[in-house]
Amino acid sequence: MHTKRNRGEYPHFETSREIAQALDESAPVVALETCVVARGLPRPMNLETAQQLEQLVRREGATPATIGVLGGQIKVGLSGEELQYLATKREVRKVSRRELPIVAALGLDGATTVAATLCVAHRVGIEVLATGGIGGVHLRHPFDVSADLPEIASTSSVVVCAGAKSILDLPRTLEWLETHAVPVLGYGTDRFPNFYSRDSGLPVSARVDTPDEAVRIIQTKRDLGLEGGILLAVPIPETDEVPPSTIESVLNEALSLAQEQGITGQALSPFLLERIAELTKGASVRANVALLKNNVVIAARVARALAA
Ligand code: PSU
Ligand code: MN
Repeated sequence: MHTKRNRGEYPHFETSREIAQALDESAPVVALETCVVARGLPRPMNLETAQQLEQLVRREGATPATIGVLGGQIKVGLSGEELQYLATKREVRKVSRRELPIVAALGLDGATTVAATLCVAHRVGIEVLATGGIGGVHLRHPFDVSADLPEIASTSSVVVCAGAKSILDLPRTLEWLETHAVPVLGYGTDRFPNFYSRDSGLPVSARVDTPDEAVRIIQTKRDLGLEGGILLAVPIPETDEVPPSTIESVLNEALSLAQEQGITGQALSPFLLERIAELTKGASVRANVALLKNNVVIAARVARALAA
């Protein structure tokens, strides 16, 4: 999607030898974020999940690139110890694109969101990113728009997700993506997934049924000289769904709690996700892990098809 850059070009970046080699060989690589690890999932499940995601990517014949910031070094490919450190450290800073220069300059640690992970991945030449759910336009706070959206719109890449997090305003989020010309592909579906469940009732731009079909659209976008990202939305497996009615009632409670406690801005998503986890007695967390695993497998297959 762009000419490969010299990875030494960016100070503060450190790409693991394995990933650098894979990129040199144009082998498939999948970028993984750490915000969901450090802030989105409870311990110790967060570390186990992060390790499993890497294994799943490998099993599909691609190289995982888990991205995070340690002591101001922007790491593309964390070692086992570094991943463990980020997953177990208290209060790791949430790093979106805005925070990258801050943590890099001040020598801080940070867990990267989809926006920051995508930004870093693109700079080293990784074209596929997998996550759980992207950020978007918030319910009750329509001016709170995740930096994930503009990053996806402006970065030539494929982001594999199970939709946007269910704590969000999905119609507004999809409108935003439409305005900014991001094709939203449904994987095996013509409806936008609802994160914890398979169908939000909202349409996608096109349905694809195989990695090759997704790659055809990705390649054609590139051939047309159209910069910017593509969203590949993969519904959660049926057996792991949480019914929308369950989520709706706990979400309303969580939103009201956030309002009472004055939680806004960057703290809002993690707060809502934690309350939903409590109120569903862990069902939302199990669903989140299941959809993450499903997404990285599809992402690895797309990365392979893209590299072929
Ligand atoms: N999805 C989850 N849990 C998370 C996130 C997404 O299931 O913790 C994180 C991702 O890193 C995403 C970020 O990029 O939340 C978006 O945060 P915000 O809405 O503040 O931009
Ligand atoms: Mn926000």
